[in-house]
Amino acid sequence: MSDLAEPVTSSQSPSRAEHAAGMSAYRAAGERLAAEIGNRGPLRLTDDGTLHPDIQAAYWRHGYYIFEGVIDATEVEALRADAQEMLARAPVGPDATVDAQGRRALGLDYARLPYRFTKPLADPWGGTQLLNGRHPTKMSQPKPDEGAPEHVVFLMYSMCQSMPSGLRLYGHPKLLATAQSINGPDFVPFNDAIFVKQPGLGGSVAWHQDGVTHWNSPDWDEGIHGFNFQVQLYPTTPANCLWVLPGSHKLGKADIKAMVEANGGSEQLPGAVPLVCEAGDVTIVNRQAVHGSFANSSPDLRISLTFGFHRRKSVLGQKAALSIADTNAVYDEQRVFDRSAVIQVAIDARHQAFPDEPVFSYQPFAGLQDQFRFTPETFDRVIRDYNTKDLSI
Ligand SMILES: O=C(O)CCC(=O)C(=O)O
Repeated sequence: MSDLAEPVTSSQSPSRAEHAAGMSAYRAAGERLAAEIGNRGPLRLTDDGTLHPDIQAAYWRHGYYIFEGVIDATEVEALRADAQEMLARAPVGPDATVDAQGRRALGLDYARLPYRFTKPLADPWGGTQLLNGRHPTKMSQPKPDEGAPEHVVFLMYSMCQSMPSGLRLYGHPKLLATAQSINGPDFVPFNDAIFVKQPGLGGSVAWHQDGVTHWNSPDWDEGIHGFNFQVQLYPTTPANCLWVLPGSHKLGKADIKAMVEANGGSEQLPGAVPLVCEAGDVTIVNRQAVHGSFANSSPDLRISLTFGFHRRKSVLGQKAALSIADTNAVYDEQRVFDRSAVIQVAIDARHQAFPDEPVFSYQPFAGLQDQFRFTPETFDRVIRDYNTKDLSI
């Protein structure tokens, strides 16, 4: 089953330029609100390696935070090169097997194909039942400019397998310390996906909340569905970035359809803020926050390496959801251990590349580090097709 729909634009659709112009007042209002809230700055840890309490409080208050300048320019360069290489090796369309240079495309031998396509400027999820129906309304789908390709790459999976720099990023000590501070020392992974918003072509992600499992759990709280990081490889703008409704992670399941209806049917929901970043900034967004992104009618590329973490107890014993719901898997101890092992191998891959950097100590693998060093053997045992063991809730 594909987890993306094939949307069609109608003759009513705005042109790309009309869409861009129609967003400008909304963008300016969002930027003003974002500046008032603040919620951004360096990723500060206390002496014992915990995310600074002020930042934790700000995250829990608003449901997001922007960590500035976490990834240095050299590492951003390596991530860009690997992400661009992955993009260049994508099949030319959803059913193709060769890339734009006629080479065999990357990932045809993976257990899960690593690319998802959409039509230019389209919304492949909004108003569909895909991904547990969590995108109830459709974004505006502008008409792309003349000569646009029929399909564009929208998502790339498998960054820890396909991008050596992506695996090293997954072991980043400050990001893992943040995961530990928010989700506890036994925190576990969720999944990863690279959102690609190509200039003038990138699709939208309709307003949604990520989590689908715990809305009616007796122990529901504002952190039960974990969070996602996004590592930005290029500067982002209000036109191409992710938008968040501050505080919405605290309010339970939102009625997004009613919110859009109450807004006269417009997707320009009031009170939302754009997460505008520089390259190397990292956002953290609570998976219960209402968030989304608009069709990229701007001239600027966005590539966001997105990966999340959960509390262990939110995941253990739960059923597979979202893009892996059809596997009917249940997340037992073994599954959680196997997927979490990617973190430990990533920590060692990073340590081999940056031996002078502090090494994060991942509690579930204390004493097991030697079995999970980064080697060709662990690449085969732990990393290859690791995303078939994702822990989506
Ligand atoms: O980056 C985007 O445009 C969408 C990201 C998103 O929806 C998510 O991380 O859940």
